[in-house]
Amino acid sequence: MRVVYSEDHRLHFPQAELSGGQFVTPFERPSRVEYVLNRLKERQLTDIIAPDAVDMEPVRALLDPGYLSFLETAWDEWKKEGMAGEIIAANVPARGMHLDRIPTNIDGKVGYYCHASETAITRGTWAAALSSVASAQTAQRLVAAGADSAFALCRPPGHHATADQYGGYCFINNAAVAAQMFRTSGADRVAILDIDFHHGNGTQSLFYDRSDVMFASLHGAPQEAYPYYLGYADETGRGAGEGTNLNYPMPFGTDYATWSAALDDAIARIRAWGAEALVLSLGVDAYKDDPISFFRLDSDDFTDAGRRIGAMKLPTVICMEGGYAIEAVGINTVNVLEGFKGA
Ligand code: SP5
Ligand code: ZN
Repeated sequence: MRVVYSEDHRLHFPQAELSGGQFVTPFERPSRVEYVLNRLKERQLTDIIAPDAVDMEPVRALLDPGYLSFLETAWDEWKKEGMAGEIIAANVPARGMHLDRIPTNIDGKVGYYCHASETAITRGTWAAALSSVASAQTAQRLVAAGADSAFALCRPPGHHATADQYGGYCFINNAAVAAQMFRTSGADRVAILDIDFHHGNGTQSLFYDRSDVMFASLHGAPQEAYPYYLGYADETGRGAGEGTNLNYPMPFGTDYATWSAALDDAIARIRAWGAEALVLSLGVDAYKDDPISFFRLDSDDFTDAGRRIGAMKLPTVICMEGGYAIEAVGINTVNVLEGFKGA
């Protein structure tokens, strides 16, 4: 399986994440990628290429133009305003306030376009986010051209990013862009399967009204887990999209028996629906020792999960999402890929 990866991910390395009322070194850090690369090499998966230049057309087709221009110019505006630190949202338009009037002040804009203040923007965030979506795009082109599958080692991740908000360490929804490109390249029905521990709120919201892209997510129940305000089982889609959104929220301590039963159900639903292509949002934070999550998957379980997903035999783009148990992120990620290939 080809791996697409850009070194430009390193341009995004915030110093701080607001966690438990303190600033800590962000859980989503550049070394995550190094662990995956090292493990790929250890397992002789060395077909690693850099992405082509980003194609903004499919990105613009999906996302809000004001949001994209905000991301592009935020750092310069923040510095021009005399702000000393990294960009962190300090205010949001709350209940009863205007959602339809965008401030001109950068501090106001940041809150408007942010949904989670743990995520900082730095000087290189925009360039890194573009390189990440470029990897997903190159992987999609490889699969559209006939490869069975390709792995986009995306960083920063994407599945929490909506059409007009960043958060959850995500800025541009890489998996959603890949799915959209599958539609353009000839697949009538595209499924996105999201096995990151956290609900893929961004991906869900981007396709909630659409009947051509199915979204299925296995995640920590929103009552207990970020992103807290979306991801319930009764969110099934809207209008033409009714029936093409599948949420599998699961409680604290969920083990592989329960998790894999949900996975099998999602796979069966995707198959029955007639998906012609698959995008896998691959987070490995369902791992038992993940520092910010609460499922109990072991490393071998990721191999088995990969096997079950590979058995669908769909043209598949795999996009890296989360996973923060640093040393295990490489093992667990590559286990999914090896299970997938061996299926
Ligand atoms: C892509 C992805 O996996 N994003 C996850 C975003 C999680 N944001 C909330 C982080 C909360 C961290 N709280 C730490 C508590 C440690 N005990
Ligand atoms: Zn996650």
